[in-house]
Amino acid sequence: MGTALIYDEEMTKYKLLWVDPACKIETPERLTVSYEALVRNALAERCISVPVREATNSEILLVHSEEYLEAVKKTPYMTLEDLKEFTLQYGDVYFHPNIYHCAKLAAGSALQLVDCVMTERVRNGMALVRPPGHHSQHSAANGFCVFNNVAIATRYAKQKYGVKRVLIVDWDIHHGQGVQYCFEDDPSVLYFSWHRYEHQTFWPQLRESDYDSVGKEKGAGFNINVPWNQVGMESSDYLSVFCHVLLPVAYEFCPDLVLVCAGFDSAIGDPEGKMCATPEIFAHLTHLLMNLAGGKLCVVLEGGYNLTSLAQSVCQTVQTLLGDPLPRLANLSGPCRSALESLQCVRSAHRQYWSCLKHAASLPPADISTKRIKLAEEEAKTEVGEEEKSTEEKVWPEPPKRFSPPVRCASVLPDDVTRPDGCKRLGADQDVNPLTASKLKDDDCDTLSRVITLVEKMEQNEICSGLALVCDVTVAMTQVVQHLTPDPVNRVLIVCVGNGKVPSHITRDGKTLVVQINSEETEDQNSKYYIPVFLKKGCSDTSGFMHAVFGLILPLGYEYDPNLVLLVRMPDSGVCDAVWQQLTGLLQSFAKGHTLVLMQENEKAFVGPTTSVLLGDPAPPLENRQAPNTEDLNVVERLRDRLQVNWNLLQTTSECTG
Ligand code: Q9C
Ligand code: ZN
Repeated sequence: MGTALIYDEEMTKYKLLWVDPACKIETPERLTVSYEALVRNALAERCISVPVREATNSEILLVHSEEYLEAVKKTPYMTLEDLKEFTLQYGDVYFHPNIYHCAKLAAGSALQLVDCVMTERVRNGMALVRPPGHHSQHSAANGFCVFNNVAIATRYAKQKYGVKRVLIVDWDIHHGQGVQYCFEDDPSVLYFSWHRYEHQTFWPQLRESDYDSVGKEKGAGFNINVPWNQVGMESSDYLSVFCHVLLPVAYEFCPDLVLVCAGFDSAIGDPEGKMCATPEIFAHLTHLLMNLAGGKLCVVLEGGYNLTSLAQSVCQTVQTLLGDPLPRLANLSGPCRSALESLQCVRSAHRQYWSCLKHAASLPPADISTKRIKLAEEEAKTEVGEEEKSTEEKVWPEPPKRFSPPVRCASVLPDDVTRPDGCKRLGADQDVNPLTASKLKDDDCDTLSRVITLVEKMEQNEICSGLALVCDVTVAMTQVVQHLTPDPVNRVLIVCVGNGKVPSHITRDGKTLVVQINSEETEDQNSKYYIPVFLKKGCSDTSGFMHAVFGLILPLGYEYDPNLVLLVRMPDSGVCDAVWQQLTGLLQSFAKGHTLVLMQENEKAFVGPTTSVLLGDPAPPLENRQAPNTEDLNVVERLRDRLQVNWNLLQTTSECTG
């Protein structure tokens, strides 16, 4: 199951024919540089190339009015003067004799992508298209967009494949108001958008782009707007919104298909967005969506106007769709105050609709609205002076090449367990470092020395991830930690699933960060580096467990930035397959995918499901859509409150209101 790439040079064959400062950034080169970067980085050749097609009239009419379609149909025959005049009735868009053809191809590309993904000819894919789509409306072109490619693809998927729930993630830096209008009252489509807003002073300057537009009637709660009220947002601001809003809600929604309005004007260097997230963030945003909907993910290009940043971001996205290990995001700061304020507002606006947000802090509405005016003034002031140098000459290092170790997944298994396909066995015959072997005195010595070999090969980047069945996971975890911690560069994130004591000597220093999800209070006090999460129903409550994954484990992992993840399945943890697989998949965000999974010898049944995820298969969707246990939600919230002084990415409220 591969990754589709849809691109056709024809979509570069229109451009702005007159002077218009608002539109000059939308150029044919946007597409050529993106595609050429994919070719240059040998990514295009790894994708399944899928031809474009024109969307038909009836497909375009799924979203647009007949009058509008008929009007656009006439543009290929217009004179330059006619085109200029036609353009004038819309905002920030231009027409060209060939744009109607390209707009049909752009929408058709999104439909081709949906077709390949829904028929399982590919797992996921990206469509590189022009014109973009998310601003275009029922009867209007807008913001460089003619037809709403993603909105059309959404209706098409529902109609042709009976898809029940579609998630649209709009990470473009502009609000896709066209998509919002299309699905506002529709609970079968969850639309999420973050966008530069600056208290309604940034284009398209709409009141309805604010966090309190949550959807209408039956669709209330299914429209999520995250307004950015300052420029300069960084990767940690984006991640904190993913961890604390989008992912918990998206998993509760449980989509059958995920579409991305993938604008890269939210990346560093973009003249429109003026944000500071590096291109590597798109690898992570993409990865974090890849275990929803059984991996059915269709990424469709929207904006992106800095050609360097755009091409790098497109490469990061496609390389992630292809399943390569993720880049590490080093030195993440916490979210800034303005981002936290937006986060708090969004969570509060949606707490009545989503049980995962039930315990979010509520806002004192009067208080925040008066403060917002003050903040707007304050923020306007701070921006002056930085304005000029902030974008065009912004420099950032080129993302390092992402390396795939020759072995994706290796295992240390007892002889009677059959090795899953594609997983290399690290047998007794494998060259075990004699020094390591001599250090171990245990019946399990042979197995443990093979585990240490596996870790060494991960350190040397010969192996990406591994799985070991051992007779005692606690002993094995201790050995691995003792092997790694003498080297000061090592940091190990240990995620323990289930009850059992974690030896105190590996939980007290910063060389390891231990998060343990269990249902038994132990006498251990939590500390910065030992975080026990007591869930009433332990690991058997899917929603409570996933709440801890998004609200604690992911943000902690991003801030800690380990170079190895140890995922330990304690005996009798009670965690179900799908939840375990989701966790395993999501943890591959860290340490360039270097995850070692430790399980007890008698848990052979979980070898298959675990290796399939380590090898890059999507985790199955969590169909159990029950509300989480209230007490468990509370536990996670309280823990987060307590730990946010140590871990900035756990914050969900701004200092003054929290
Ligand atoms: N300073 C997309 O990104 N405003 N559309 C331009 C120029 C319009 C953006 C103002 C921006 C439209 C798909
Ligand atoms: Zn945009």
